[in-house]
Order: sequence, then C-alpha cells, then structure tokens
Amino acid sequence: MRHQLFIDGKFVDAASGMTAPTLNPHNNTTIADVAMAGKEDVDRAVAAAQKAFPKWSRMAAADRGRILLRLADKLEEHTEEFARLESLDTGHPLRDSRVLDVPRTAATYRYFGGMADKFQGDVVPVEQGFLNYLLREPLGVVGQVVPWNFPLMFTSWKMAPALAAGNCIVMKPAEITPLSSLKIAELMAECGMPEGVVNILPGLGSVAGQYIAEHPEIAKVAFTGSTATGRRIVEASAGNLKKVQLELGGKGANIVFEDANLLAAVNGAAWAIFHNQGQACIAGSRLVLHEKIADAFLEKFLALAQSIRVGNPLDASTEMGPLTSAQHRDRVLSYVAVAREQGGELLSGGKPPSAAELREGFYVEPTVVRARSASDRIAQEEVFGPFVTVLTFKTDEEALAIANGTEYGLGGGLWTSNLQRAHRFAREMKSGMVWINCYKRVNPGSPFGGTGQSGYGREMGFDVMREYTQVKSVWVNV
Ligand code: TAP
Repeated sequence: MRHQLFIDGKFVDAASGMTAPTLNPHNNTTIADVAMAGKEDVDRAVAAAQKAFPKWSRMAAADRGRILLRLADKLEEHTEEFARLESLDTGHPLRDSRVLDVPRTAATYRYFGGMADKFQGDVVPVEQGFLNYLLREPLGVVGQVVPWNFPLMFTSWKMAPALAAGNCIVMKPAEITPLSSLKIAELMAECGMPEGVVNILPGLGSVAGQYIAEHPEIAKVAFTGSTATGRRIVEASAGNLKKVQLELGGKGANIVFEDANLLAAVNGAAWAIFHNQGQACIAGSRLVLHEKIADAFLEKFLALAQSIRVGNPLDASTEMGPLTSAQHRDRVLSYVAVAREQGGELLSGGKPPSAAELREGFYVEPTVVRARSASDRIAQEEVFGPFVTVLTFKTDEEALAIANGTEYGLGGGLWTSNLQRAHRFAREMKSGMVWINCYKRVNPGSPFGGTGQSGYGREMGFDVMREYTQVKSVWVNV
C-alpha cells in the first residue's frame, strides 16, 4: 500500500521529503515509513479542496451519498485487509477489528450516505406577503484531526457527515497510526470520489495539526483527542474565528447499585474498561460500587480481569493487545506509582505481562486499583489505559456526587433493576451519554459527545449534520 500523503486525488511525497516510521506495538518493529506533512503540504491540500468545493457542494446530494454507499460496500469487501492493518498499526485485537471497527466504520459511511439527500432545509411560517425559506449550506473546507485510539472508525465519524453535507476535507490522522486512513484514501479514489474532495495528511500534531487550526482558509476544525490539545486548537483558531468542534477526554463513572444483576454488571464493567486496552474516551474508568455488593462484585471482576488473554493482536484468541505506543504505556504505568503515593491499593495487574514473547511490545496487564478517595488523581485524571479505579458509596446521593465530581462529562453508566432510579440518574448525570444496564453503546444515528472539559458539539445523527452546515435564511416578496 501507499505511504505518502493523499492530496488532490494523488499520493505524493511531503514537500520537505520528511518521513517517520509507524511501529508495530506488538514488537516495536517498523511497519512502514510514512510521509509527514508540513505547512506547505497543508496549503497544497487546502488549495485542492477549495478547487473541488464548488462542484462537490452543488452535486446532487443523492450522488454524493452514492459514493459513500459504495465506499461502505467496498470497505466490507475488504474487511479482513482493513482489520489486519488496523490491528497491526494500533494493537487492537483482530477479533475486535473484524467485528467492531470495520463493520462500525462501514455502517457510518452507509448511514451518512443515506443521510446525504435526507438532511434538508425548512420553511418558516412568516407574515403574509413573504416566503422565508432556510437553506442548509456546507461550510467549505473543513479540517479534521483524529487520534490514534480508533483511527479507522474516527476518520469515518468525521469524514462521512462532512462529505454528506457537501464539504471538502483536509484530514490529519495521528502520526503513529496513519495506515488505515491512507488505505481509505485508496478506496475513496476507486469509489469515484472526485479529486481534491478528500485530502489525507499524516503529520505531526504540533506542525500539520496546529497549522490546520490556524489556517485562514479552513472554515472549521473538528478534533478528537486530549483536552490539553483541544485547548491549543481553540487558541490557534481564535484568530481566524474558525468554527470548532471538540471531542475530548473522559473519566466515565460506571455505577453498580446493590440491586444490579451482578454477573451482567461484572461483564459490562470489564468491557467498559478493557476493550481496546482502555484507550477509549468513553471508557468506564471509574468503577463506582455500592458498599453492600463491592466485595462480591470485586471477587468476580478480579477473576475476570486476570483471565483476559493478553497477547499478539493478530492471534485470533487474543482479547487484549498492547497499548498503541511505548510512551503511552509508560504514562499508563506511571499511574500505579501515583495511586500508591496517595494511598491507593493495587488489586490486580499494574505491570507488563511476564511472557517472554510480549517483552518487546507495549503491553500492560489489566489493572484494578482501589482509590482512597474520589478526589485522588487516579479518580480524577484520564489514564486512558487498561486501568480502572474502584470507589465505593453508601447512598444514591453519594454515587451521584462521585459520578459528577470530575471536570469531564462524556459518558457514564449505571447498573440497577430500579427503573425510577435509572431514569433519575440518567437525568442528573453530568454526561453527554448515559448507558443503563449496558455500557459504551454507539450507533451512527445516536449523538455522541460531551460537556464540561470533554468538549462541545456532537458527532453522529442529525446533530452532526448541523455541525457541518450553516443556515441561510432567504426572504422572497410574494
Ligand atoms: P493528542 O495530543 O490530543 O493527539 C490527538 C491528535 O491531535 C493527534 O492527531 C495529534 O497529532 C494531534 N495534535 C497534537 N498536538 C496538536 C496541536 N497543537 N494542534 C493540532 N493537533 C494536534 O493526544 P495524545 O498525546 O496522542 O494522547 C494524550 C492523551 O490524550 C491520552 O493519554 C488520553 O488521555 C487523551 N486522548 C484522548 C482521546 C479521546 S478519544 N478523547 C484520544 C487520544 C488521546 P500527533 O499524534 O501526530 O502528534
């Protein structure tokens, strides 16, 4: 496959000739050297996108949609290839990439392919003698910056609605996981995507990403990643009044009440934190247990955590792979010391696995730590790894205070058989998404995003179509 930048429908080298290796997190070997975009390349991509915009935005919406629908079909035809590539580059277990990442990505392109000709304007019932209609127009060239935790899926979450709405794109995948986005570029070209509509630029965040946020000709920047980088993007785009959409970090509370179905909650809590090695903004990284069931819950949960098969992501039996980078593994492990310093108790894991064949990779055992208090750093800061912080409570009020007691507000869950309590918590939780007796459900039709330091704006559904369009109000004297 090609490892260059994708600009104006062609794979090209970076103007500077710069490349960087992307590593296999299983064994720290180089998979490929990939071109790294600089400012000149961003300028080239913006110019190509601007040139493509008039034709793309005026094309019949159904025809734009048809290209996305074709892309969804093609992606499914290449499921195995994409699943392997994503697992190789990120460390996702192949069994997940096959049945979650690729199908969910195809579903997103399909949903927004269908959406293209259904998202429409409106007519306002104004005073007699006038007709007032509202057009929903695309913004122009949009910049999109995605992280390394779900590169294939997150590029579709951003590109599919933007394209359905008639925008052109300059997309920057994370420097360490560029491969699946470049492969999507190849498929897009095969599906008839006109040149210049989609430009994909692997590159450094501090260079290409920062310049996308600063660029005066880019109408909007949509970002997924850390809260710290989100703040930098807001600052960089303030000078040119760019529209900004932010999907940032989280510290999801997963509350288990005394009346919960314990087995379902144990399985759900393990999925909530250990899927994708905990590298998910919506991970259930705070396990908030009612005192009465805490011991019984933990007995089962620790047994489950210790039974998870950690290994080479390309082995069909692997349930948890390596973290995506060595730097990130070190950051996650550093929280074990942070926990100890504040009186936390390590209940399981907390180190790389001992198996010789995993020694070169970026592995961390499933880790469970009991915090001394809900204000401890491990209960407040996003660790973003297979690291769950256990807290206990006595009353509903206490559980709610813990759930709402961080600067984040992305996703949270609760396990209970009490219907009234479930709905009360759903209303009271400071969170963009709430899962009741389940966790981490996502669907292209359901709004996804957060509040507080978790960002603003929504991905998915009709909400995201509003994010990628602007209203024009037209008055006619009739
Ligand atoms: P970030 O630095 O936020 O990286 C996310 C994306 O932003 C990457 O494409 C990155 O590029 C780019 N970027 C970095 N600096 C930028 C800048 N100044 N302007 C524009 N774009 C920029 O995240 P990270 O350092 O990879 O991870 C650090 C922590 O962020 C994690 O431990 C986790 O807590 C959190 N995180 C959250 C999420 C989600 S889904 N909410 C995802 C990833 C990470 P490069 O990677 O190429 O530099």
